[in-house]
Amino acid sequence: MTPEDAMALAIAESERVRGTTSPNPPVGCVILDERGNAVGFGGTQPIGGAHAEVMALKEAGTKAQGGTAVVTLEPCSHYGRTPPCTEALIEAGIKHVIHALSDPNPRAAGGADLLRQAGITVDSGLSADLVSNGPLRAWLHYARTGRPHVTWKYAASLDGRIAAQDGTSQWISSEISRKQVHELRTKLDAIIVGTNTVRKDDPALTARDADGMPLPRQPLPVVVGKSDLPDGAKLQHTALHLRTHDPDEVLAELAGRGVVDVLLEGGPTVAGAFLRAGRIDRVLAYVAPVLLGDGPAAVLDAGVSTITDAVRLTVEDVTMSGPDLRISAVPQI
Ligand code: AOF
Ligand code: ZN
Repeated sequence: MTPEDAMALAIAESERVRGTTSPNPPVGCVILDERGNAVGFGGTQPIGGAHAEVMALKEAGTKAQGGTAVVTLEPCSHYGRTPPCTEALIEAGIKHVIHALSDPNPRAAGGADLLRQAGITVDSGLSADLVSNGPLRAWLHYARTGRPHVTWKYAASLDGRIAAQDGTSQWISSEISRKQVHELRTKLDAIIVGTNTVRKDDPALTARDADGMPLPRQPLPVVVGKSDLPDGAKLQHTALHLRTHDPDEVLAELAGRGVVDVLLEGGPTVAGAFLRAGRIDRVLAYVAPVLLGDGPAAVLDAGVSTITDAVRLTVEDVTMSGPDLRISAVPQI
């Protein structure tokens, strides 16, 4: 197996554990034996549990001797909640380590040098873009800024409206798109909505399968806004209610709770507040081939009063989701 193929499998391992590791990064690792066969796979365990390398080495057992470890992040060098991965790799007799990204966390960094000192060949940078734009994107943002990464997701008509003039909005996007959103919810740490959305839609913000059954992992539901939630609202007893309109207060509170990756689901007032504050890191739009002509827009008061204030985005991906367009875009900086 080539290193690229092994790294693709390591990325798949990290995707498998995504949403279960915060505030630790979802790392993936594959062990190749001396002849280049994949003999161990691992992903980071929930906080306090084993790191990806340790999981993969456990599966490989003695076959790791003389082999290669292919891992999405530089192996850690520190005694944190768990012992250093560098030690585990050295003890297992690994001869070559290939990692995609260096660890930006100063406490854990330096693993590559330690491994080299132990006579192990270390290569860095393989598939770095795939990892930094994929499974480790939110955590890298969190490590760099101290704030959770925010994806603003909305579903709108082709003319950018999220409801008809009378407020009815079920269902603008297709069943396939709604299903995708439920799967996405299980990969994130928290979902934010505003009090207006609670009043209007009474969402549960749970991740459910096609039959409406809850998926195994649920994100933390968060409601922002100063007004009380209506009596009997589904979120009344389940959500964290943050009585503020300041996105930075919301993000600081969530960071303190170990939240790394956030989905902002609206509505337009909250989206506007986050846009004005420059706190939207990615836009995920489901655009349905339907025209409403009137009705509320996806975002209100984004702080744009003239064209030079426009929030310009770079589209990084466009795919079809059933009949809908799914657009992923990031703000230009
Ligand atoms: C790795 N492999 O799978 C992960 C790493 O508190 P600890 O001991 O769990 O260490 C957490 C830090 O280790 C985390 O901030 C990051 O720098 C690194 N994560 N390192 O070698 C892994 N998840
Ligand atoms: Zn480690």
